[in-house]
Amino acid sequence: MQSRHSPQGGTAVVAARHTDEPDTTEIRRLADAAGYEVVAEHTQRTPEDAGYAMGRGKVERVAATAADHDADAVVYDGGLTPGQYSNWVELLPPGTDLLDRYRLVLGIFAEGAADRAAQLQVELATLRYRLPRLRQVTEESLLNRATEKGSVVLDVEDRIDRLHDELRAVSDRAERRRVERRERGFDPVAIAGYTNAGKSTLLHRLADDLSVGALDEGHPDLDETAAVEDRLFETLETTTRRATIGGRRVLLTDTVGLVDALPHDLVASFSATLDAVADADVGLLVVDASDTLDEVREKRRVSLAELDDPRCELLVVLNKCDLLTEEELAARREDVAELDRVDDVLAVSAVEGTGVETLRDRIGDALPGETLRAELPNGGETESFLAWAHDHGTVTDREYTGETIRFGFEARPGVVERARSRVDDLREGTADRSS
Ligand SMILES: Nc1nc2c(ncn2[C@@H]2O[C@H](COP(=O)(O)OP(=O)(O)OP(=O)(O)O)[C@@H](O)[C@H]2O)c(=O)[nH]1
Ligand SMILES: [Mg+2]
Repeated sequence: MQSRHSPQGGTAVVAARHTDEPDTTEIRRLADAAGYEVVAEHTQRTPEDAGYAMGRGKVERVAATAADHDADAVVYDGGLTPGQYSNWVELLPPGTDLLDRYRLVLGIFAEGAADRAAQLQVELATLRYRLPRLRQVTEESLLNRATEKGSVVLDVEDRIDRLHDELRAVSDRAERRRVERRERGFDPVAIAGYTNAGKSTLLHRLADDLSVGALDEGHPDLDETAAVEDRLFETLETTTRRATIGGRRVLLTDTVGLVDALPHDLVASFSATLDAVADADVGLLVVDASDTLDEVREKRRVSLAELDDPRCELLVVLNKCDLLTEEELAARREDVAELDRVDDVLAVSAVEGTGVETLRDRIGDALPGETLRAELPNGGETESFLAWAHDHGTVTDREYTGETIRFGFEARPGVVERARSRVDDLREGTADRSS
C-alpha cells in the first residue's frame, strides 16, 4: 500500500546516544514513517556535552556525514532543548533540517492527521513545542534591541487558548456521543498499546462485518476501515467499529499508538486515545510479544504510564504469538502476570486468528452486566418491548406459556434498570386492565 502519510521526503542521518547497546531500530522506523530514507547513523555512549546533548566532536562528525551524503535532514533520537537545537544548527551544513524525536513525530502526525480533532491536537502540540523556544528568542532580541517580536508570542498564546476552546468543544461532542451510545446499550471497549503492536489488525478480527454506517450517521469516528501497515503510527485517529461479543453489542475503538520518550504533553494532546480508554468498560492493552522480553517490558511500561491507570477492566493481549516459541510466550506471560493493574493476560495472533475466540469470551465476561428475569402478558406491547430489549442487550430463554412470555434479559446495568422500569409499566398496565 502507498504510504498514507505524504512523505516529508529525502534522506536523513540518524544520531543517537545510548547507555547500553546502541539500538536505533525505533528511531529509524520513526524516520521511515516520516518519509525519510536513513543513509547513515552515528551513535555515542554516554559522555555528553550539555550544550549539544552529545559530544560536540560527535556532532561535528554527524555534520560531516550529512555533508558527504548531501542529506536533507539530521534526526536526533531524543529531545533537544532550544539552546542545544541552535548549537547543532550552527554546525550542520546550511539548509539541513534538524529533527529531534519530538519534531519527527509531530511531522508524522501533521502529515497524516485527517480529522478535525487530530488536526487541532497536532497544531496545539506544535505550538506548545514552539512557545518556549519563541519566548527564548524573543527575550534575547528584546535584550539587544526593542522589537515587535513580543507580539508574536502573544499571538501564539492567543492561538493556544483558542485551540483549547475548540478542542474542548470537540471533546464535549465526543463525550455526548459516548453517553448516547451507552444509553443505547453499547458497551465501549478500547484497544490501546504501543505503535505497531497490531491494534488495527485486532480490530478487524473482532469487529462485525456489518457496516456501521446505519448506526449513527454523521459521527466521524465510526469507520469501516482502519489501515494495517508495518509502519509506526499508521493509525492517527481513533476509529470505532461495532462488534458482537457474548451476544452484547460492543463498540470497539482502535486508538493512536503510544511511543516512548515523548514529552508527556504531546501524548496528552492526543487525548482521544486517552479518553477512549478512560471511558471504556474493558481496555485491551495490545503488546507486540515478538519483541525481546526487555522491549516488551519497556513498551508495556510506557503504555501503562501513559494510559494513567484506567478504571476499566484491563486485559493485556500478547499479540503476534505466531512468531514465538512456547517458552518465549511463557516468559512473556509470566512477566505480565505479575503486574498489579492487569486483570488478565491472553495470547493471540491477530493475523492468524489464534486465541481470538478465547479473547472474545474473556471480553464478554469482563463486560459489566446484569440479568433481569420477567414474565409479561403475551401481546403487542410485550413484543415491542422485546424488540427494544433485543436491540439493547441479549434476550435469553424466551418461553411462551400461552397467556404470558417468560424471558431473561442481559445488558449493561443502566440498560437493565431501564428495562426493569418498562417491565413494571407493562405489568401495571395489565394490573389496570385486569382490575
Ligand atoms: N506475525 C504477525 N504479525 C502481525 C500480527 N498482528 C499484526 N501484525 C503485523 O504488525 C504490523 C502492525 O499491525 P497494525 O495492526 O497496523 O498495528 P497497530 O498497532 O495498529 O499500529 P499503529 O496504527 O501504527 O500504531 C502489520 O504489519 C501487521 O500485519 C500477528 O498476530 N502476527
Ligand atoms: Mg493502527
